[in-house]
Amino acid sequence: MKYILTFLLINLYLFSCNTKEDNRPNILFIMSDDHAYQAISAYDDRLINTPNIDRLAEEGIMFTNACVTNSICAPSRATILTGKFSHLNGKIDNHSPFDTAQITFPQLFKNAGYQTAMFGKLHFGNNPKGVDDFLILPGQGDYINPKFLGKEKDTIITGYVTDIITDLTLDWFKNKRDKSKPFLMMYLHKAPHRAWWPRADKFAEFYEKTFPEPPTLFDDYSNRGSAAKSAEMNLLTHMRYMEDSKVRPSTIKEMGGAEPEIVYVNSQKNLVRSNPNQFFSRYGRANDMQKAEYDITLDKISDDFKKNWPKMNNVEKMRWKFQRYMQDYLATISSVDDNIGRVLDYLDDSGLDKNTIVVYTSDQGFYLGEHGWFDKRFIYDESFKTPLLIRWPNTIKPGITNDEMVQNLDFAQTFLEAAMIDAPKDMQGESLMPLLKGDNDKWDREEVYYHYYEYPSVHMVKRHYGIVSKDYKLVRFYYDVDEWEMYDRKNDPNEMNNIYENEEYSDIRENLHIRLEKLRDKYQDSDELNEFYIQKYLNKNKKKN
Ligand code: SGN
Ligand code: CA
Repeated sequence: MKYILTFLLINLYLFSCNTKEDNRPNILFIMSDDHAYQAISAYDDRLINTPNIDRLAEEGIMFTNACVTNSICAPSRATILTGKFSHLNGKIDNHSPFDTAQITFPQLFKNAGYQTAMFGKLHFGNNPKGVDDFLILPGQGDYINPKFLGKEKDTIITGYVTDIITDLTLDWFKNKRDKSKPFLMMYLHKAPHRAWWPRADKFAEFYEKTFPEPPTLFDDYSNRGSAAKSAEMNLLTHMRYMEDSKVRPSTIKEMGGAEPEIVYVNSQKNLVRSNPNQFFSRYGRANDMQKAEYDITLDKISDDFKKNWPKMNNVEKMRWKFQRYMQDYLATISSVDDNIGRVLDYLDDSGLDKNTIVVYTSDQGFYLGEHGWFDKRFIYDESFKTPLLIRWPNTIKPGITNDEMVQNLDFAQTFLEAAMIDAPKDMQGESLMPLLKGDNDKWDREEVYYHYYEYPSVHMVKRHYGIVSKDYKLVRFYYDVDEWEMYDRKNDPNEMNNIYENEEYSDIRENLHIRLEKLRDKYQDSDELNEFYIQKYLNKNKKKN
């Protein structure tokens, strides 16, 4: 009798364990590559309508001062995964290796019983730790018929990258999800990264559109330091007709090559030419059927260029390049938005929406012609800030806007707290949970720290670090210069006037200097570390030569 009773009790216990639901929230982390907040209609509707991403703003919270710690792709991803600044996780630029011995938040989720998956662009490593299932693009990846690295085998999938990453994600939800566990899904788009190849139908659609120019398109960088003047990311000077604007190499050749082919003289006094191979390596991935679709628009671009370019002055060339840039960049975003719609609809239809935290962000912002630029890297707003929208039914009130200084550094701790998993003590961010719950008085951060390293390198943005509050920005450019800049964010939102020498601001400036040093102490950054990374960079280049 005693044995029967024990047997029954054990079975009862096992039954209750099996049926005990795991109610921890799922996390769907959606990130694009180089998606400027100016190209999300919830933030700014002058350029494009993004109804699906906007749903997250309507149903959740939109951060208007979300920013990154280092505005470049792989370092941003390393910060997100480790919850640490570049100077501590070691991934200071796109080229330095990522130390995979470090703890990343997906590993903690997996250890805590979450099912984890990742599809799309990670940018480093081919075996993301702590991820049960993955297919990731090698490095930057391709837009057309992309190759993916997988756990068991690598594969080339026919089609357009944004659609494919979404198909993989939806397939996982439908066929691979373990319903007894909560999930962490990292759904990571390659778009809208340069060279902005849209899907052929969107390429055609957006080629017909004209976009408003930003007020600073013709910035001459007066009242700024040498960093803005020497950066190589100006549309007129550095954007390339073949690779970026997609004028056919044969057209340029027909026109006599020369001027449209030569782009600029770089800092080493070398002529930089537009490279037809880069055009072919992208367009050349398309099969004959896909090429035929692209050809319709490519022919229109080349005809227009041949007819009009010889008559254009520099102002007109700038305007032409800006339109070509926006047409392609925004067309790739239109695909991202459509595909996010597919995923949000799936969550609704499956009922998963109720207990899923959906996050939309980018690895950093991007210049859409502001200051005459494309690309990112600078602490100036358009690349320093990044979109951040979060929906979490019953926890986040729908339709809130928040202007606190939050960073990609905070993501790991936020997700861990939401999943009730302890965060490692050495993570450097802060959980955004009080802001998500509307307890804004429990949030007391006034300013954030930023540090960019990748120099000398493509686009030639000088090394710099700085402090940013809601009102001011103080920056030091260093390495081959030593220059300070300061901006009044409220009165000069376009950051056209460096007020560092303006005596009216001297008290504020001195106070910002003190606060910057405090931040560097707090986050354990220092001149010694700068020197360490500079030497590492120089040694690496010595070995290469
Ligand atoms: C490539 C791009 C650059 C871009 C870097 C880094 N040039 O070099 O414009 O800044 O990647 O981008 S391209 O001609 O190859 O498109 S990042 O997103 O990986 O940091
Ligand atoms: Ca990027």
